Amino acid sequence: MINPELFYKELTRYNISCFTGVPDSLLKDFCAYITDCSKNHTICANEGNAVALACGHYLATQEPALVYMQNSGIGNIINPLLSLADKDVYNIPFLMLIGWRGEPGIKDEPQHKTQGRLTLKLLDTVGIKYEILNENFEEQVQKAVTYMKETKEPFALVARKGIFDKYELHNKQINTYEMTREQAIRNILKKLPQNSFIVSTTGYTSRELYEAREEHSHDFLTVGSMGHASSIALGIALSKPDKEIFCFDGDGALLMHMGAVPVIASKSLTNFKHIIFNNEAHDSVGAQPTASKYINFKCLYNNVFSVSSEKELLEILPDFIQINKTALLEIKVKCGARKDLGRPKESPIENKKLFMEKLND
Ligand SMILES: Cc1ncc(C[n+]2csc(CCOP(=O)(O)OP(=O)(O)O)c2C)c(N)n1
Repeated sequence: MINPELFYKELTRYNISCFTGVPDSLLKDFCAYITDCSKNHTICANEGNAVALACGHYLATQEPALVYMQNSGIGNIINPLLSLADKDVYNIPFLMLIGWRGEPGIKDEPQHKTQGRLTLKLLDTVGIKYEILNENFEEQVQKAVTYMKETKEPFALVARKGIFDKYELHNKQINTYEMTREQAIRNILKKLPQNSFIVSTTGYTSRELYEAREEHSHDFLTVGSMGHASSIALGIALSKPDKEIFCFDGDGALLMHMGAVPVIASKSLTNFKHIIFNNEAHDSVGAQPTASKYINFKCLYNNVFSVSSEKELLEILPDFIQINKTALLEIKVKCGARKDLGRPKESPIENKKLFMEKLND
């Protein structure tokens, strides 16, 4: 096991003192440490943004930054990696810390299986040199730094589950809203028209939606593909104009691919509604803050409703559901989920099959 503080100190010894990335549950303790202790830490909306930020940091300081991410984020970094940092383009080094979800032989959720099996092969394919992080991290950091100095290319450290010691975040920026996401979901479900369909985002939202329903055929639980639930819902809404489609989104997921929003708005649909459970955090992976406090959701669509209590939610729901235009409902909720929150019992493929049958009924 590695103590997050010692790992941080080792990095800063070599002037790696700019930290950026998108949080991951496997890196939770290290992320918590840098949140408390680093003066140069930026949580990005998307891993690709973090790579670009690291490149900017290098241009300004000639020092590599550390970019952390879950291995699902590798997809988001491919473009800036190959068309910005690449040795045949600008040749810019940075150190990556990658949480290895779905490592072969370790039990994990279906959305991590292929990504986990391919993680090292993907790094090989894109020409990134890597090491699997271990207790000899001092040597590994030194090796990475030497490599980055000599080649000006990125280097990756791949972090297995459980590699970091526990670190409890002191600097919690937890909001004070009264309602939980689960309460909000249960209240919405009571009011939704019977034959409407829901596409829900990754993490706790889909798990809570699943738990709140006895029958699951109206719900597409997007277990992976963070930030794309709204575009999946758009695809359905465009092809099924007679069905009401609701997207249950998170603020972190919305920010990750926010470009989807004006495209949805441009379609002037009457059967698409977007609901954001805004807890100002990446709750599902450790409640690290998002930047959602700094945007006004009222700018996103022409019809936006915003509530921050159960009373307001119950008052606004009939108007929101009845409005015959694309609309957004922002629900400000507190962080946290039930300790005994379950996971879907059906596989994603079973979920898809049931959903498609019902949608095409
Ligand atoms: C591309 C990608 N990067 C990172 C993750 C890890 N991850 C899973 S859920 C999540 C947080 C989602 O936050 P939000 O959408 O605000 O929902 P909340 O968990 O707060 O309900 C993150 C970062 C991921 N699944 N995919």
